Amino acid sequence: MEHPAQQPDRPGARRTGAGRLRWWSLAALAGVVSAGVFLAAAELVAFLVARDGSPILAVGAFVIDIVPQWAKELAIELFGANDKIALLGGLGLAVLVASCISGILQFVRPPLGAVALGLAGALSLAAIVTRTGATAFAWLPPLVGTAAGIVVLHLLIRRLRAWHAATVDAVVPGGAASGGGTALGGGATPTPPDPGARAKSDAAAASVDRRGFFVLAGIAAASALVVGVGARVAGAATSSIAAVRRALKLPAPNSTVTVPEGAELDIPGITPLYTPNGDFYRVDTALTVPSVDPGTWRLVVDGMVGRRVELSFDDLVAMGLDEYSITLTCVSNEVGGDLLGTAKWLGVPVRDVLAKAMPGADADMVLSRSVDGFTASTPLASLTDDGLDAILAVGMNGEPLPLEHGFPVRMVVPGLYGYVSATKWLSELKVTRFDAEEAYWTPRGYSAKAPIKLSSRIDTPRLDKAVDPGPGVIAGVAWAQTVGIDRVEVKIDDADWQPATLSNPVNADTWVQWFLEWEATSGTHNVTVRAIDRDGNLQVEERAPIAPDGSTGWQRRLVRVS
Ligand SMILES: Nc1nc2c(c(=O)[nH]1)N[C@H]1C(S)=C(S)[C@@H](COP(=O)(O)O)O[C@H]1N2
Ligand SMILES: [Mo]
Repeated sequence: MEHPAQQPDRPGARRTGAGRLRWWSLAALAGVVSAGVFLAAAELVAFLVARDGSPILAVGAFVIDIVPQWAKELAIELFGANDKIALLGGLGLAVLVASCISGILQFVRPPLGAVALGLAGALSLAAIVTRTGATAFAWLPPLVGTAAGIVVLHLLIRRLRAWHAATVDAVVPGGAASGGGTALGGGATPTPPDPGARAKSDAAAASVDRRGFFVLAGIAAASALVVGVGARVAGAATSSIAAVRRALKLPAPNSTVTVPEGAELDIPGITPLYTPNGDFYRVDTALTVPSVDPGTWRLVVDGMVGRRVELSFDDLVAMGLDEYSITLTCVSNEVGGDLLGTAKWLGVPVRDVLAKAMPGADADMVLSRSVDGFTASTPLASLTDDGLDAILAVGMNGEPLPLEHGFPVRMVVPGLYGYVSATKWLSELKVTRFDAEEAYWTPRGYSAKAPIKLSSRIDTPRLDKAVDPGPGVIAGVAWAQTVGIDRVEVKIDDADWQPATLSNPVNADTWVQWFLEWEATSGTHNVTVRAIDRDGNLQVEERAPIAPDGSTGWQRRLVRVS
């Protein structure tokens, strides 16, 4: 097949620049319509099967990620707060130009335009599948989109070329007779013997091909607009951070928690070793759960640092994830209370993130800040000491953090109450000093520093449920994060303290379960529990309220035996 640009000029043919411009404009239009079909089909499939497979969003995010810092600063300087809109506008312009070129290419030298479109599709597919957390079918939208775009481009340009061929032949009566038909029409039009009749039939063919081109272009453009805009609008309306979280797939961790044999006791009524996410206690100052998109999330490490550091979610996750078993405890937990829970947290050591910023030697505190303004003051040493597993957590019990537990990133620090360490919806780590900054709860009656106090709790029997006389089990949990529980002792009425049997500890940061078998005799009994940690400290007997730095006291429970 020849193409128009190469076709030798024939006498009388309208081979003017203006004529060519007209055909090329139409070809460019076909390219733009095909690109529109590509994007619309991809958006539709993305809406239906894989939200993260949208080429528009993925390529936009990719460009935002690769734009160098100086260009970002220049964009902010030029466009102010509209820098993202300017960037997307620039991207749209690039797509427009590229699709015009692909249309012209397909017209002048098929199938180069289709190849160009396929290449663009492959690039968008690469941008999509290499994103952190790409879902299983994320490749489908760009694939279907590319196929649809190529089909439409092929059909449109075929009609345009037929129309062009017929037009050229029609204005050159008999001109192509020697050529035996025309390459542009795909050789479909047989050459009639009579030049006059031939001109007439070419003119008719031109008008049919012309109509075919515009009808197809119109239908394709209209449906691309309706489908594409519809899918985007529907996607935006039904997408929420919850959907983003559902679609997020965290990479496999380098290590997972090994739960040793005997770590979980099989006793009815005892607290499970790991608290299911749905049962995990929730304490925060947030009226509505903050919506933080991991795609735009940034962590800033600043303050008394050698170098200000900014990390994206991908940056953080790329540092490598490990799983940690840690029991979180609230300062508001009363003796015997349930404001604590244990999870397998997936995260990155805070120490590694801080090291990137090189904290100053005079610093002694890190003020962690949430997107909603909450702050916590954590001793720098609690975050950087080698033996301590303070982490920036992104996963909880095998899934991304639940929204109400700090999605996408929170701190978890073993051994410190949540209000001085466990900042959810984390946005900033400010390296500073205790004499320079105050955290959220400090002026509200709570200590600036608050290590978790050694404690123990009775889970079963419960006060509200009488037990049968005879052999029974008293059981519960005990915790001394970072130190570990050595012994748990139980006292029934005025008898001597008896040692309870402990579950096999997962680690020092995780609570242990304990139990004691007893002969329940009818009547009511006082059951008291206390724990001793691995440093030999005895749980404090004296009662203290939760303010300013956590409750103390031995739990004593009345047990009724029927
Ligand atoms: N942003 C934010 N993070 C926060 C809080 C808060 O109010 N806002 N409360 C803290 C307190 S007091 C505790 S005990 C833990 C509770 O974490 P959880 O709700 O995931 O159990 O979160 C900590 N992180
Ligand atoms: Mo708390």
